[in-house]
Amino acid sequence: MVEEYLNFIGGKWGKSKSNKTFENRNPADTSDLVGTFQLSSQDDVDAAVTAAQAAYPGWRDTPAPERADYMYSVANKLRERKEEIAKLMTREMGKVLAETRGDVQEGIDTADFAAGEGRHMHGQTVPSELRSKACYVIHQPMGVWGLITPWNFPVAIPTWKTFPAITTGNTIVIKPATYTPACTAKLMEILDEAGIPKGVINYVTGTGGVVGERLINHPDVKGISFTGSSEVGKRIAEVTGKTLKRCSLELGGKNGQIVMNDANLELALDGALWGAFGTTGQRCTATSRIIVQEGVHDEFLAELVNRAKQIKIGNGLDESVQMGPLVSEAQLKTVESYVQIGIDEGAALVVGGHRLTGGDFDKGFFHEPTIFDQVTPNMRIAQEEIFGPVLSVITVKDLKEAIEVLNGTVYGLSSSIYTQDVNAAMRAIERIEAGITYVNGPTIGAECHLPFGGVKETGNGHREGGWTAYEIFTEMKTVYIDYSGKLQRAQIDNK
Ligand code: UN1
Repeated sequence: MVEEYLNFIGGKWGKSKSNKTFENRNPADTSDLVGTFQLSSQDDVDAAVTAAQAAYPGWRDTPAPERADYMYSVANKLRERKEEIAKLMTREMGKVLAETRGDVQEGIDTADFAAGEGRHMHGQTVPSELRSKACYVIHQPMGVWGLITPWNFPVAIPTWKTFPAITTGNTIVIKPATYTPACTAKLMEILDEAGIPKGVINYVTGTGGVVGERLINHPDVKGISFTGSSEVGKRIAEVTGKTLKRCSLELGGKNGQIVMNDANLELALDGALWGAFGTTGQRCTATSRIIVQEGVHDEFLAELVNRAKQIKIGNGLDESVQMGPLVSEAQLKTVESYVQIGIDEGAALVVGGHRLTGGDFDKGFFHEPTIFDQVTPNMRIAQEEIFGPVLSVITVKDLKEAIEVLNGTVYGLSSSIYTQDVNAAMRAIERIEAGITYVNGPTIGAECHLPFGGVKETGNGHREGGWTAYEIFTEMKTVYIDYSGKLQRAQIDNK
């Protein structure tokens, strides 16, 4: 029996008014149907926003520490169900079990952080220019938020958005990616079982074109938080810009790892392989460019190729597998088309480059880890986000050129430098244009309690993750209290 998943609106699971569903299949084995999901209509979104609005005043007035208390129970329930959800996630989007467990763990950590943060939510208190007057800042919830989440982190990213949004007193409507609605349904189940009041969280599945569009256009939605492609992000910014709706965007990346001549090459190799081929290259923080100094190019590349060939590819439910499939046929086709673009541009394909076929591979969307050498900084494979296991190697003379190349794309999410020279590392930290810089670590693996986000076309200045997420979902109010008993005029000479 295939499970039919329902929408969750106002504390009740129910079918879409459209009476239509869509299928979600395992990308490692398309004969495995994960479930069917509601192909929701605008009416469903409207019902969810109405439910979220109705729940808002009661939730807003609940003290923040009390709201945050639910997060202890959410964290524990996620811990108990970690293995079950990780397995479902591997079936749903393909990444290997070690990584899907990590994804759920990121959700647990985010819940733990939220549980404590409800007792912080600091505002500042500062002195006044005037006597007998107090000045301070408070953070207030905003109302209903629309959360639109991607498929590559089906639990972690929904938790990054949901937990701070509700802990700060907002109510939400979440639309998960159509490739990963099951994991988000489990998250909703857990939040509901933890006792979050009805209507505080609402879940509507369906397409970006219908559900997403209605959410971003809905007049009663106060803010949109979106993680996904720069193309969709720009559309959301345009629509929300018209009504000055708040919008937080985490978009594409073309992350580079610099490898200097003096780097610990073992470390740099481990970092490059994990950064480029972890999650089959489908992280916005994935390493898609190696920027290597000429003195170590040959040695580094030879070993990189050697190790890339040894990566075990297959169904992520097999514990010995290191790299799973692409999430979909469309994503596989994108990868194949970029391999052709790289060849046509004159880059040297040194390993991989093909879809895997034969035996179990025919059931899913598998592609070899692929490395191009002799890539020049302006080639499309060095500029455009591929979101697959394709790594471009660019050779540079020195640190200055390495940083120029690293900065030479429209994106600026994650970055990394491998060197033993503290001066080079500090120079890189100073000059790299990115939201995140790692020294002697890969471009992936950001920790949930620190600000996460990027510069340039990677975002619009917000940082989800850490304490900064709590600022995204709140309005600041500056409070002045005059207890002098007389009119005191700021900026006018009172002396
Ligand atoms: C993403 O790819 O959208 O830093 C997020 C990392 C993960 C999150 C990635 N913690 O790789």
